[in-house]
Amino acid sequence: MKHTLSFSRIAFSAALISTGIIGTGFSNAFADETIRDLAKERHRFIGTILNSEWFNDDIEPEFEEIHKTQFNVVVAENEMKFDATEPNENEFNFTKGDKMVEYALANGIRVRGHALAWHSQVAGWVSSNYAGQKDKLLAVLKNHIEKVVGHYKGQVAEWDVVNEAVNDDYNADWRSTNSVWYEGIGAEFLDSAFVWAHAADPNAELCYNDYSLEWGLREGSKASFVVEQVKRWKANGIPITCVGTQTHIEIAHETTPQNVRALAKALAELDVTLNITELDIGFPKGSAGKLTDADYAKQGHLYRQFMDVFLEEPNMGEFVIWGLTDAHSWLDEQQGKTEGLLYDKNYKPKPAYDSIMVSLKAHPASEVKSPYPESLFKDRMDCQTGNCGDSTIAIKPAAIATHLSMQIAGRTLSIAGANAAKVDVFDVQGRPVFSAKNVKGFVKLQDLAEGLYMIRVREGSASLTKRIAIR
Ligand code: 9MR
Repeated sequence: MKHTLSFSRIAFSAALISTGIIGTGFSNAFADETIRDLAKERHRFIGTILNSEWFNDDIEPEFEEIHKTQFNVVVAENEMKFDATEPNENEFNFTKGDKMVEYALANGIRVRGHALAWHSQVAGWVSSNYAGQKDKLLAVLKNHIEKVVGHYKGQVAEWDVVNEAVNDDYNADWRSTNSVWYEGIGAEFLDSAFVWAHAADPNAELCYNDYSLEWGLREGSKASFVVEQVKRWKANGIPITCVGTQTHIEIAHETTPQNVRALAKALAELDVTLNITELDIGFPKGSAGKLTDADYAKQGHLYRQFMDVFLEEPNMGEFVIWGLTDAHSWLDEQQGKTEGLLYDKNYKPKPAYDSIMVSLKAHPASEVKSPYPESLFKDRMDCQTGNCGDSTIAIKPAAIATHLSMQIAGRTLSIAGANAAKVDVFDVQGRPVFSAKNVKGFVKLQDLAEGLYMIRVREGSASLTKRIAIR
């Protein structure tokens, strides 16, 4: 059934736009529910980064409010990287990382650690003091991993142990230039990094993370190369538990969701989880200011396809977007791309947000498998220490409490708690199929064909959305 629900060619958001429910400026059709609630019910983690501006207390208040309300996994944009955590040899700075972990614990959010062994953002002293000296570099990397993973033991649930170690050639191989680790140590730096990370925190999940893995499993591709390495690591007892596909894509990259599905299936055979770790779906920078409703709908459609794949593949665990708002995004700053995230520059949810919600709702919790133990999602306990108090409840007021309730019996929809409700019914592809105003008590839905629908009942600021079956 899941597959019938997910073949939609039309994003929910597209339908809302075409009917004028969402116009310029966007509006959120799911004001009473959050991504976080639906992710938790499905025993999955959906999240986004804390931008560097958050760490520097230089970000709008909406950022944190939305972040902790909508998401249940977090990663630091730059603050856990080598140059941030060990700026001078054996002098560690955990101030910013600690700030994130405290925030995450207080709000019941899982933490990803990014990244331990990467060729980029390595502190300058590593190359200047030790370039090409294998024994020294091994000692430096070992010490770094032991200290950083050791410091966050039990608090960081998962590490990107190695990041971007594969080159960009058509015939993929290890990145052999501009990498102090590979050039000085050779490919064994990867194996060693996993072993040291595991020794420092045996309970942490350990990932290999890279970009362009969404380009498919053809011979010579990065994805195929990584799958081969994972096979080797597993055969040799190297403690890898997950692969991260960064997935920085563009609006034109329509085949990528199904490539991610194929990668998930290949990794499932190796008992390894696949996480989407840095998703963004950008438009070319030149299109800024000229984007149409149809463009945003297309973006929503792609986001939805990724979410469908994520929910349908049982060995996918985390879905992380590389940014929350278009106001703060590496796409504009560094990529010549723009507007790739779920919230616009004014913190308004875009159609992509609704598309993600629709995908979540089209995949009921009973049908979504999770690679994680149920205990991770118990109340008061989606934080690792169990010391989250009632924070998961405390943040809920942002989601409007509603006195409305509804029930379907045959083709009669009964509504309690409303005097003049507006009822909208959408099919699972998000197309509006029925609408009625001023409903009190009940409304008959006799013209609907058998099938699954999304019903939304609204009165004033109260709103309730449910998925129903008409038989
Ligand atoms: O978003 C990060 C940006 O602020 C940094 O300047 C940049 C430096 O490399 O890194 C960005 O994050 C990258 C992530 O750490 C690894 N994958 C690619 C991300 C986007 O460049």
